[in-house]
Amino acid sequence: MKFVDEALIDVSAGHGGAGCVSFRREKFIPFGGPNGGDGGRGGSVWAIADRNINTLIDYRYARRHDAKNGEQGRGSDQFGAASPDIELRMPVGTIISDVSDGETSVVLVELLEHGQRALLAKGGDGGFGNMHFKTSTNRSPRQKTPGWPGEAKKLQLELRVLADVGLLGMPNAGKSTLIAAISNARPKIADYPFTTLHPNLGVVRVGPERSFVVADIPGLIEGASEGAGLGHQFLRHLQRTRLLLHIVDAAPFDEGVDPVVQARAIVAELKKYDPKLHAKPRWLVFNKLDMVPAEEREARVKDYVRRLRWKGPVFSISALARDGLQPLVEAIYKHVAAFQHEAPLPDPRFEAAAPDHG
Ligand SMILES: Nc1nc2c(ncn2[C@@H]2O[C@H](COP(=O)(O)OP(=O)(O)OP(=O)(O)O)[C@@H](O)[C@H]2O)c(=O)[nH]1
Ligand SMILES: [Mg+2]
Repeated sequence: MKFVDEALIDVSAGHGGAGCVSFRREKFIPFGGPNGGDGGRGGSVWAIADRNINTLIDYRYARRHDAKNGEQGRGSDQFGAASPDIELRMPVGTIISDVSDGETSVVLVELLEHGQRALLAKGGDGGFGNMHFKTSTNRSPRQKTPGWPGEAKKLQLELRVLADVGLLGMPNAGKSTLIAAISNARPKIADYPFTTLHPNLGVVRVGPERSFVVADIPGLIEGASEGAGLGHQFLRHLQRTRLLLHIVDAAPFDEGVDPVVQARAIVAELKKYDPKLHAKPRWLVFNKLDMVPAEEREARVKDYVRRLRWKGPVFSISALARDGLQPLVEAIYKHVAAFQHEAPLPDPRFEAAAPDHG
């Protein structure tokens, strides 16, 4: 499933500064004791979850994040200064794994809440200056220790984007054409069935700070639950959406094909797959109306709706001609915006009662 935004970064914390060897030298104090200070701590690297960030794209460009080393200790009892930590802001929902050894991947943390902080690489402590080694038997120690090394790691960041809206329909209905017309997704589009083989996600920008995510999935056909076509396992990608758009080809090329029969078949497959998915808010979207003479469009859509006994929202569009898309996009945004500040719907795999569809 390619609903994942990913980046690989290198982080390194600062090393601790070295301790210092130095002795007090003053005119009337012949054997001034040791006064070399400790080194400062190196800066650490932290991740911070920020709900105002929604992609990992910045981390594809800026890949190295190094905190500075601590300062060395100095004479006259002066400790070296610690270096500031650095903070990497990431979207809520980012999973951070350590992939330093190139083979295994160990999940360090999943950022779940705005403001959550996670230590990624710890800065090294400063070394000891010679004043640290003074004892009753050794009054002029010449020892010091170097600073401790800071941690360095190679990290994998993964963001699982959740779609607000899912597209559903027969192959060739124009699902990919629609997502390409309204979002930043550029899926493959062709005039043969099963062009789409894996889900595509697209972000639809409605205005500044106003957007939603659409999922385009492979087409469904009658018998999908028995494995016909590409089967129906792709429907699981729609389970966490807030709205389904059922795209129906209103002007099938083959005159023997009845859009009403096709629409009913899709609904039956949906119900077979998961009654909960079937119960989700669903809108009917008749597509390819550019293929119907203008004066017949309204009557034709009315007839389909009547025969389907459909009571819910209906839209008539041409994804290809980009006709009727504005009202559709606005209505979708209005519906999904209400949910965008809520916690995401749980993954059905974590619900005991959910059917197991692999
Ligand atoms: N005339 C017309 N053709 C359209 C419209 N929308 C899509 N098409 C055409 O219909 C064909 C199928 O479009 P796709 O967007 O690939 O259909 P799909 O539903 O994604 O199909 P699958 O991925 O196979 O399930 C392409 O040749 C499109 O150009 C439309 O509004 N009007
Ligand atoms: Mg497609």
